[in-house]
Amino acid sequence: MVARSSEVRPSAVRHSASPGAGGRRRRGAGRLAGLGLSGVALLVLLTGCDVGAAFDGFGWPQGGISAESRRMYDLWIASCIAALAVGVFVWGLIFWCVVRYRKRGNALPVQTRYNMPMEFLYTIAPILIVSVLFYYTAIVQTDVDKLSKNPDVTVEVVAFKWNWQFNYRDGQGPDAKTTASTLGTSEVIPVLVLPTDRSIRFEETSRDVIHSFWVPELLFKRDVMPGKIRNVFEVSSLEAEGAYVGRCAELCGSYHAFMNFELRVVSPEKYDQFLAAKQSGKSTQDALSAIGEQPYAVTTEPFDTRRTQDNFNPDKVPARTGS
Ligand SMILES: [Cu+2]
Repeated sequence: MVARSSEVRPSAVRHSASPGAGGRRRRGAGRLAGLGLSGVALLVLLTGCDVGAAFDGFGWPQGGISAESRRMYDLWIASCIAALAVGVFVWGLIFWCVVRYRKRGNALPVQTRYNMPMEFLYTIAPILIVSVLFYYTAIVQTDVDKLSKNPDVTVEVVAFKWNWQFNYRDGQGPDAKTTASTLGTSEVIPVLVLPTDRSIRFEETSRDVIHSFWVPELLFKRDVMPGKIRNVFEVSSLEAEGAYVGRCAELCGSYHAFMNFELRVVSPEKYDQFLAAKQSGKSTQDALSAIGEQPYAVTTEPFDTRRTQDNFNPDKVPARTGS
């Protein structure tokens, strides 16, 4: 019995249950109107000024300050909208099936196994969706990783346990010369001064272990490797002046969490003056004061261990005796 009912041809059942020609036309018009409305809603969503902002970036951090950060943000928002559209469609189908085919008796519902068009559709549709996502991801990734031949500014980022040195270079690669340098210490947070509206190349190298150069507002971080590896990336422009905290994003040792620096983005004119002052021998703090900027970091503070002879060794145990 079961086998026989599962062989019921869908078309035959559909035919017997189908409404008249007028009903079909009305339903067709309704479907068309629904499709049109969905299309308009999707268009409004996709062309909206900042759909992501209304949903808190769908989990992606906002407030990027580079052209690259905006591209990555846009890719994320578009992917979320595509995923939501597929989700709404699938949820709709599920709820429609639950209501339309709820149990009415003991008879089995229409069986649609081996429905080739349907099986073809649900094999091809996911492949198409993944292909489109892959295509746009590859484009954005290539764009973000792109290196130019002659960036306007090249800065060498040197990481070490547990601080940073920033070397302003006269060219690219390990053979270029350093024309000015900023070195962080336990008492002074290193401030990396860079201009807006210029392309900037970061060339990273480490003196000891793997660190990671991260300015949250770039929405991008890259490992800093020891040895001969120079990890390189570029931003085509920084778009907002200001002070931004920078961090090490790789667990590199005891004081990893305190390995902070500050990125200070200034106008190209101020940057030129800053660099000239540095090259003439001024300290970073004096050069910053000379261009009317705060001389010390304003987004983070030097690491304070709060360890004194008393609280570190309250029992005053002599060295090497243990306790
Ligand atoms: Cu580190």
